[in-house]
Amino acid sequence: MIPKSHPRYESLMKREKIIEFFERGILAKAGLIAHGRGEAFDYIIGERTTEYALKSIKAAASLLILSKKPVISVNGNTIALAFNHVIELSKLLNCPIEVNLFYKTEERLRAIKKFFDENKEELEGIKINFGGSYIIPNLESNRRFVSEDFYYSDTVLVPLEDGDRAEALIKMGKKVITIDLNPLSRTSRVSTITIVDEITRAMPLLVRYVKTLSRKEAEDILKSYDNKKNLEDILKYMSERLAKLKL
Ligand code: PTJ
Repeated sequence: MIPKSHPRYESLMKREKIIEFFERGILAKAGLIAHGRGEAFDYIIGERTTEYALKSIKAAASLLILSKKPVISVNGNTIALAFNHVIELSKLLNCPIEVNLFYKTEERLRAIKKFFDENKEELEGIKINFGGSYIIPNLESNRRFVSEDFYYSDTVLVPLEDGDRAEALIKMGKKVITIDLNPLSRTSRVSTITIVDEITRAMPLLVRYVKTLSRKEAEDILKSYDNKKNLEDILKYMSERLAKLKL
């Protein structure tokens, strides 16, 4: 057991969750690696929500509030780390959840269905899609098969995404919101709104702003939001922070 007094308690507990969901067959092997990459970027950021991340969280909440048909897409890592907040957000927005896996196997889908079944009370009233026969154009991976809800959505929240699909979704004319600790990833660069923050910190804040922002506030926030500028600001923040750090 990890003692609460351990200086890296939260980070270690997140690792425990990641391992647990890997052992349950929900998280992909590559999900372990992806988590490690995220941790490295989080170290550089200082393991806190920066003012730039907060700006993009508010913009993302605004976009979700103003969207007509939003969808939340989840993969293994998102289910492992942010399941409860995904549910809360889906209920607030009255929007479906799409399970969309990069490393798609029947075993993983079965493990995810079993996990959802164990949590069916929390999921009551939420529409969950496990893909379908609609195809995202310009995409080779397994991720191209989606449900009708996903295909006709106007905005998609796709945390911890791989770049190919984000790009294809933008080409389809969708607004893409991502949560990704790596500001240099292709997903981060092509998305409409990129939240450079750790998913377990970003999701509760996203829920909070979806709950509290008015439509008028949301419109004003979106008018002044510039994703490219925000990403540049984060990169600058990271490099300045590294330059100032002392042992
Ligand atoms: O469950 P699957 O099969 O759909 O696979 C999921 C992964 C994440 C393995 C797959 O989508 C993948 O390979 O993603 P990438 O290309 O590694 O991108 C994941 C991004 O998420 C990386 O840029 C990481 O830095 C970032 N990341 C990892 N953990 C976190 C994170 N961002 C926010 N919070 C995290 N906890």
